[in-house]
Amino acid sequence: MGDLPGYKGRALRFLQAAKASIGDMLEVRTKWGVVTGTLVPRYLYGDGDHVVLKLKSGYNVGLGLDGLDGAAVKAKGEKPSFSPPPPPKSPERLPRVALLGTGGTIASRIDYRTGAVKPAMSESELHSLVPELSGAAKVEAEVMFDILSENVAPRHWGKMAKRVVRAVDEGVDGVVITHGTDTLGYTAAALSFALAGVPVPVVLVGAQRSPDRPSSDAPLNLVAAVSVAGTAKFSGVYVAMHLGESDDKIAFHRGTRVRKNHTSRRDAFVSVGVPLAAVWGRGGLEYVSEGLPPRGGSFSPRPAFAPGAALLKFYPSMPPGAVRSARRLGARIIVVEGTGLGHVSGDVAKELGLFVKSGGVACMTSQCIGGRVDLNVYETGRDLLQAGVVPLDDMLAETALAKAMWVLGTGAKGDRAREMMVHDVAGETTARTFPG
Ligand code: DAS
Repeated sequence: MGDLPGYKGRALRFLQAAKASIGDMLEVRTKWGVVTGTLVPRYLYGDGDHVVLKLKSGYNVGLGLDGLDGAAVKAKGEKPSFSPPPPPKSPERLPRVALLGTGGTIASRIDYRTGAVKPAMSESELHSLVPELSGAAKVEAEVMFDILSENVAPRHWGKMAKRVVRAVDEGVDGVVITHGTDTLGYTAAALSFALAGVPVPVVLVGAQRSPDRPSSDAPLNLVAAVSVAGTAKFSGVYVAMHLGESDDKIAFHRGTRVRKNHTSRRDAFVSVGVPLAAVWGRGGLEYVSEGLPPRGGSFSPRPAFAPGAALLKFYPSMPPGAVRSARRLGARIIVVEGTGLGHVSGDVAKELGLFVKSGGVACMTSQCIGGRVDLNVYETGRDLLQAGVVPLDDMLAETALAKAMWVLGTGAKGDRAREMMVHDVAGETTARTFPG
């Protein structure tokens, strides 16, 4: 009797009685007639009251034990297995693109053991699953780490930045980083600061659906990211994700002006306050924004990050102690996501003033996302200016947090850190609001 992963209790005994194994073609006698299909594994947390068959149609059906009279093995089956085909060879003339994996849905698959999506795919597997990549570039794939992006930290940003510098030194034409979508915006911002002036395109790409599902956005996102990284005439750090729900166009967003605005849609990412950097269609780049930095030139990367920054989203009745806790936890820069034009309650404003007096740097962004902070309009804002809080114009809060950790990574503190937070490095603030 083969092993029956995921089956337990009554369902396990039912299948053992039929001497069934995963992959066998079974005839199951039910109250409603005979159901024929291939026995598939159950996920770890499934109950012990169902047997799951894959029907000829390809759909899976769960049969409740209460309605079953028995089963017989119609034909012994092969245990399902997957081994990726070798990546196809790329013709010599194609550009060289480093494909660096960090994990996330794009490099995951459904784990039938648990039923969950788990990081499980090497970059070369990804490469062989999307053979079109070999028509776009000579891809040099490497898994740097394999984590869901909610677990990405500044130390990972530093590793990614240093690995991109090495790839640029080795003469690649572009870099693609596969990454989870949850914190993709934070990492894109962080790398925009660390790699300011990078002479090639560095494209971060994720997916909202794992590549082993028919509706996955991973293949098209990857092909677009690799094509643009290898051939675009512009340089800099970008995020590549679906432009709309249909599978035809990929949007490229500037690394410091992008955020994930939907939990599950494939076009979850938007550019805030600026036009898209570029749009790619199946025939290649269809639109490129003006003013993107050209390829080439030398750059002096600053790939270090330090964790001593905190992001506080102000909310009604927020206790001023939240500021003190951030300081006790080691924050030397606090980015506040204030309401409206950049406001907090009076007692939180006072606490921010004490934090600044103690040598900390307090910066203000807005929960409105669109528009820009202005601390001169209301008395609350004026009190904050008096307290030494620094308005960050229309910088996104997540971008400001990544920038704060990068500023601290350069060793700056106090006034120097304050100046660096305000000085534009990678398009994180805009001179005028784009009506987008
Ligand atoms: N948990 C999500 C992440 O890794 C999965 C994804 O969307 O990639 O960001």
